[in-house]
Amino acid sequence: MRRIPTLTLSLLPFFFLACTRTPAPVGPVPTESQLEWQKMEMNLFVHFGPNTFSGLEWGLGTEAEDLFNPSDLDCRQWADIARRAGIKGLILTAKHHDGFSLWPNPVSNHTVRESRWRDGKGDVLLELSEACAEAGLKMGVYISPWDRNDPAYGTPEYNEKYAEALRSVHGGRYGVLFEHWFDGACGEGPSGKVQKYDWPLFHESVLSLNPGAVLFSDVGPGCRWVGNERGFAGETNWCTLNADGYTPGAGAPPTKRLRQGDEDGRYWIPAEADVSIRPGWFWRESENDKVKSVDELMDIYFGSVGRNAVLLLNVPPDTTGQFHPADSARLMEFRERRDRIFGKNLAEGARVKTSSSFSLRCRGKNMLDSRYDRFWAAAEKDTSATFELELPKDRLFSIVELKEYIPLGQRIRSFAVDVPGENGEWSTVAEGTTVGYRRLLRIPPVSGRRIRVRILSSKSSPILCGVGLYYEDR
Ligand code: FUL
Repeated sequence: MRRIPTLTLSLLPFFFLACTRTPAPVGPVPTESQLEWQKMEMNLFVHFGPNTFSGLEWGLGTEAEDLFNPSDLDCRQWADIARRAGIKGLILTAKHHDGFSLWPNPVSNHTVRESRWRDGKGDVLLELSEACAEAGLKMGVYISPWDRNDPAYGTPEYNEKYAEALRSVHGGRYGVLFEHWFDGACGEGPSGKVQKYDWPLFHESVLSLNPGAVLFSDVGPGCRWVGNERGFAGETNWCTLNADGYTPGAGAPPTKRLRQGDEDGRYWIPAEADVSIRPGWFWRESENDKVKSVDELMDIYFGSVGRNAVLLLNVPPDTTGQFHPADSARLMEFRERRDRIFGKNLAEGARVKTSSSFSLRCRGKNMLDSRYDRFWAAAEKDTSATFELELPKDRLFSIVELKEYIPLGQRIRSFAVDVPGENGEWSTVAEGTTVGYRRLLRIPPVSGRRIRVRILSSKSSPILCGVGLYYEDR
C-alpha cells in the first residue's frame, strides 16, 4: 500500500476550504419570503367589485350591496387561465375604496353577506382560495384602508375595525396568503373626514397571524411600489431603500426613488410593478377592444421582470365573474411569446472563462446549470470581473440575461456586453447598470459564438447564478 505523505494530508482541510468557501453577504439581503416572492416573477392583480357593475374606477361607497351580482362567478376559470398563462399568484381586491367587502367581513355591513349574490351566502375569497389551492397558485389580497362607506372612517375606531378585517382574512380561513397589498390612498370618508392610518397596527395584525406575508406599500416593508402604474421599473433598480421617515401615500419618497431604489438603502424592499392589461383597473364593456397587445406586454415584461422587479399584471373579471375572452386570449398569446423566446437558453453548452473565482466551488460554469443556488463568484477584490462565453457553434441572439444571487446582497452597479467586431476585436454592444434578481437586456441581433460580459463596478465581488442568451424576432 502506498503511503500518503503527511504533508499532503495536513493540507487537505485547506484544500477543502478553498473549494467550498462562499463569499459573505454585502448590505441588506432578502428574507426567505422575499426571495420566494421575487422568484414568482409575475402575478395577476384582480380588480373586482361593485365598480365592475357601475363602470366607475373609484366607487362612491353609497352603492347598494345588490349591485354586486356576478351572473356566473367562477374563480376556477381565473385560476385555470392564470396557471396556463404561466402565472404563479393572484392578488384580489377584497375591498376597494368603496368599502364593499368580497368576503363576509365581520366588522362591516357592506359586504357580499348583505347582497343578493348567492343569497348572501357567497364568499369570493373562499372560492378563490379553493381554486388557487387546486391550481397550485398562491393567493394574496388587496384591502384598501381608504373606505368611502364605513361611518367610523376618520376616527380612531376605524383603525381598529380595519385591523379586525385584516385579522379575519389572515386568520387561516383562506389559507396562507403570500402578499398583502396596502394601498396608500387616503381620501375622505362618508363623514368628509380623512383617516390617520395606524400602519404599525395594520402590519402587526397581518404579521402576527401570517408572518411570511410580504407586505406591499409605497415603502414596504416587504416590497415597494415602483412609482408608476405603467409597469416599468427604472433601468437602475436597487432592491434596497432608505424607508426611514417615510409613510405610504402622501408621505412616500419621490417616485424616481421608488423606481430606482437606493444604492445604499438600509432595508431590502424590492420593487413591484403594477399595471393593468386594460386602460382601467376594473372591467368595462367599452375597453374590451383596448386590451394591451402582446408587443406592449413584452415591453412591460422587459421593463419590470427584466429590470429586477416583480410584475403585477391586472386582469379584471367582467360582470359574469369570469375573465373576458379578449383578456384570456391575450394572456395565452403572451405566454406563447415568452415560451418561444425563453424556452431554450442559447448559451447552453458554452465554455465559460472567468477573470477569477472566489473558490473552486464558485466557478463560472455554475451560471449555466439553471440552479439558482449555484453561482459564480469572482475573487474577493475582483470588483470589475469579466467572463466570456464560447458557444459550441454560431448562434443568433438578441437578448442577454444576467441573474445575481441576491441572498448574498445586490452588488453590481454597472456592466457592459461585448461581442467580436469585424476585425475580431471586442466591441461593446450594450451597457447596463444594476442587475439584481434578473436583468434582461435587448441588444441588436448578433450571430456568433463569443460574448463577453464585463462588470464595470460592483459593491464587492460580483456573484452571478445565471446567464442566458435568447433570440426575439421583432
Ligand atoms: C390605486 C387605486 O386608487 C386604484 O384604483 C388601483 O386600485 C391601484 C392599483 O391602486 O392606488
